[in-house]
Amino acid sequence: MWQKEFETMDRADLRALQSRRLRETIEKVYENVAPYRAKMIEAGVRPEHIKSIDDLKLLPFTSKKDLRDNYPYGMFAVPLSEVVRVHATSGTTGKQTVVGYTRDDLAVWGDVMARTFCAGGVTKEDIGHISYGYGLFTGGLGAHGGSERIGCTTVPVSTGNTKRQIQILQDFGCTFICCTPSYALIIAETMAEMGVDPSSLKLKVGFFGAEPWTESMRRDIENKLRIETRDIYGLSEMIGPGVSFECSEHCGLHINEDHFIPEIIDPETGETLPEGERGELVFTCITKQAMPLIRYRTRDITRIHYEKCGCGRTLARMEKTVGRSDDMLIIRGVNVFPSQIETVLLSFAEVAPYYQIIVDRVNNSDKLEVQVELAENSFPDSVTELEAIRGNIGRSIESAIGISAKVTLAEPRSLPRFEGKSKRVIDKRVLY
Ligand code: DLL
Repeated sequence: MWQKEFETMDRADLRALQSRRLRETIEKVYENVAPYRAKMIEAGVRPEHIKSIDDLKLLPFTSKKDLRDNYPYGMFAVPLSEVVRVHATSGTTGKQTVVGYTRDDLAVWGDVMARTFCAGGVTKEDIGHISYGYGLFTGGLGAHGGSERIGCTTVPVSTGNTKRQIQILQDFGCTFICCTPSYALIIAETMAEMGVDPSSLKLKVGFFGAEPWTESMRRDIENKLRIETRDIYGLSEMIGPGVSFECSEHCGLHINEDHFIPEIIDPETGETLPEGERGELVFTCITKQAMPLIRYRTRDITRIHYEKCGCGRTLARMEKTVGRSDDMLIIRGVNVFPSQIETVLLSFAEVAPYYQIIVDRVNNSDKLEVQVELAENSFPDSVTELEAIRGNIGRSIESAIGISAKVTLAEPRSLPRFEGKSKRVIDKRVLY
C-alpha cells in the first residue's frame, strides 16, 4: 500500500479526521468563495453549525451549473497566483468546466494515483505506458503524476496511433498501461492484426476507467492482453482519476475518503439515502486547496459498502457505476452533453430544431451520428451547397465537443416529433 496509515485507518479515527478537515474546509470556503458564502447564507447555515460529518446534510449541493455560472475561476478558494495548473472538462453548453490545483493539490493527486497503482502491484521498478489523453483532460497528466510519484519510469504516450503505441509497448518494455477500457480492446485487436503475441510483452496490469465497462469486458481485456485489470474512477471536479480505485479483491472501488467524503442521495428529492442503498453519488472535497467542492453532485449512480475489505483497507468501496442521473454521454472517453450539440445546431439557419443523436459501438470504437432536418425555407438546390452545410455543421460540432460526428441532413418534417418528453438520443451501445 502507498499510504497504509490512511488506507487502513480505523473508521472512528477516519471519521474524526474527516470531521476536522470538513470544518476547516467549510470555514475556508465561507471566507474565500463568494458563491458558497451566498448559498450558505441563503440556506441559513454558518460554518459553526458544521461540527462533524453528520452535519454535511445541512450544506447546500454544488453542481456543474455553479461552475458554469462562475466560469472560469469564480469557485477558486485561493488567489490565482497560488494555482499552478488548470484542467477542464465538458460543460453542458459551450463553456468548459474549469478546475484548478495548487502545488499541494498536485501532491495529493500524485498520492491518490500512487495508491491506485500500488493497489495493482506497481512498484518503482515498473514502466508505465500512459495512453489517456494529455491536455485539459485529467486522465493523462493525472496518471502521469501518480506513476512518477511512485518513481516508475513513465512513458507519456497520450492517445492515438495504435500501431505506434504497440511498438512502444514492445520496445520500451512497459509493464502497466493506463487507458479507457474500449481503447484497451482496440489495442488488443490491433495487436492481433499485426501478429503481435501479447505474451511476448512485459505488460502485467492495466488501469482502465473514464467510462463505464462491465465484468465481461474485463474478462475479454484480460484474456486478449494477458494482463490483470483494475477499474479506476474519478471526475475532474474532484481531482481527476484517483477518487476511487480497485484492489486485487475486485469487490468495488476504494474511495479515498480521507480526501473525498462520499454520500448517496435520491437524485429526485436530494434526500440522503441510508447506507447500502443505490442512488446518486455526491462528494465533498476536504483537502483541496484551489477548488474544494462541497456536496458536489456527480450524477453517477452507485452504492457504497463500508465493511472492511479482504485486502485490509478500511476505505469504503463504491460499486461500478450503473448509469447517470443526467443525460451526459461518454463517447470515446469524452464527456458529451446533448445540449452542446443542440447549441451548435441552433446556430445554423439552414437547419430546423429537429435532430437525433445516435451513438453506437462498432469494433469497440464509439460512433456518433447527428441527424438534423433541413429548414423548410432553406432547402439548398445543389448537392455542393448541401455538402457545404454538412461540412460546416460537422466542423462546428467537432470544435464544440472535441470529437467528430457523422452529420446526416434529413428532409424537412422527416424526423420524429414528440408530444411528451422528446427522445433525441438513441444510444445503441450494448456493453457486453
Ligand atoms: O474521466 C477522470 C478519469 C480519467 C477517470 C481517467 C478515470 C480514468 P471527467 O472527464 O470529468 O473525468 O469525467 C468524469 O466519467 O462522472 C463518470 O461518469 C465517468 N467515469 C470516470 N471513471 C469511470 C469509471 C474523468 N471507472 C465522469 N467507470 C464520471 C464508469 C467513469 N464511469
